[in-house]
Amino acid sequence: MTNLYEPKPEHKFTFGLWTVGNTGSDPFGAAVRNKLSPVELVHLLAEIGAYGVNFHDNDLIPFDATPTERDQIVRDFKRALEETGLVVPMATTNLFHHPVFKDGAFTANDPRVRKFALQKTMRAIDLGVELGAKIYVFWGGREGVESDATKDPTAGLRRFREALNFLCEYVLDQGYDLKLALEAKPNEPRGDIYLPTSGALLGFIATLDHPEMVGLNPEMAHEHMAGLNFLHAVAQAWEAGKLFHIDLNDQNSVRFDQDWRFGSQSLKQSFFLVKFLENVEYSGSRHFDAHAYRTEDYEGVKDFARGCMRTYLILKEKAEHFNQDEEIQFLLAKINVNDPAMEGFEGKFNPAKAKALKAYPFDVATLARRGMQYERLDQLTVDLLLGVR
Ligand code: GCO
Ligand code: MN
Ligand code: MN
Repeated sequence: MTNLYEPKPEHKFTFGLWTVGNTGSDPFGAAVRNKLSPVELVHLLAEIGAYGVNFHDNDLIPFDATPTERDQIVRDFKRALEETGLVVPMATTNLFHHPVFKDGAFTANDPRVRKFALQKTMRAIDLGVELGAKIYVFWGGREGVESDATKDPTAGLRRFREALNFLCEYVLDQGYDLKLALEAKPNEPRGDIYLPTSGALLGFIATLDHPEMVGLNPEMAHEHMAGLNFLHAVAQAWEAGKLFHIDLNDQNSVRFDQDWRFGSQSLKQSFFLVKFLENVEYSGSRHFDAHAYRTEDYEGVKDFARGCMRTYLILKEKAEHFNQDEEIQFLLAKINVNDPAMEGFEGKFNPAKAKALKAYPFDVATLARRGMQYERLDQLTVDLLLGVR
């Protein structure tokens, strides 16, 4: 490996305890790796050069830990962070694993479950903030249904909104420097999860009491599960000022959530994504929400994690080549043709502009005949990605 692709803190590469700590169990098979402690996982991440570590409350503190046990675990974890220099940019709540959340957390039909979810989240926010988190993620894995006979979807939305409004006020009341980032997923583990895409979440955020505190944590595999273009979701979030965090991974098209190593499958989409993040100078974490194949031992887990970062850095270098490639840039300039006659029609409406535009004699036949050279441009991109350019 060349030094060029060596991860550095400024790259802001982060992993969840649940990602490198994934033991490989799935609905069909048992764990294939022994469970490592949070402290061991912090050291593993330090060894491979990660910048930060994120966690669900229960990745760190078991669901039934006593307050004394909690305090000891937090002390040990803090010491591991100090020893390694790793930081905790993001934290989140596990509102999906325990059977109590089988019908959802904030959207469950039972009000006691909904309030328990709020209690658990307030405590988890306290924990995240104590460890330095500035972003708090909400992934509503159980917030949905198998059958719409069971829940009024508008009630689901109202309950989710009420919970987020409550939690924003909690954050403000505590004086925490914390932003909330919502993560969409179309399905799995529920048959249908409410607010299934990043676009749906953006619409929903606008209905909250504190929309300025709430943004997105889009995940590549989740948009691909919905058959969507992840870059477009990310661009919309960015353009709306809502790209608070990002979950990078990969998967084999429209399937179950495979959570593969970043860039392992959709190289071209991954390239355009990295190019976008770097071009707009996105400054948040590059979080890999993925895990190693079930075939791997912990050496393989390190290979997986190193691979995520290495591929990101290679694609970043390719993006710089794309930006500097004279032929590519020439074609882009040509495509984005500049006609001074159109300048007067740009921008906002005014009646005179509309009148002039209505009367303008466009040469539609010539416009329609114009070849765009997109085949050439795309092939140049492919050549560049395949390393022959
Ligand atoms: C998934 C999700 C989760 C969340 C995590 C943090 O499909 O399991 O992507 O991994 O990202 O719970 O919110
Ligand atoms: Mn996922
Ligand atoms: Mn995720």
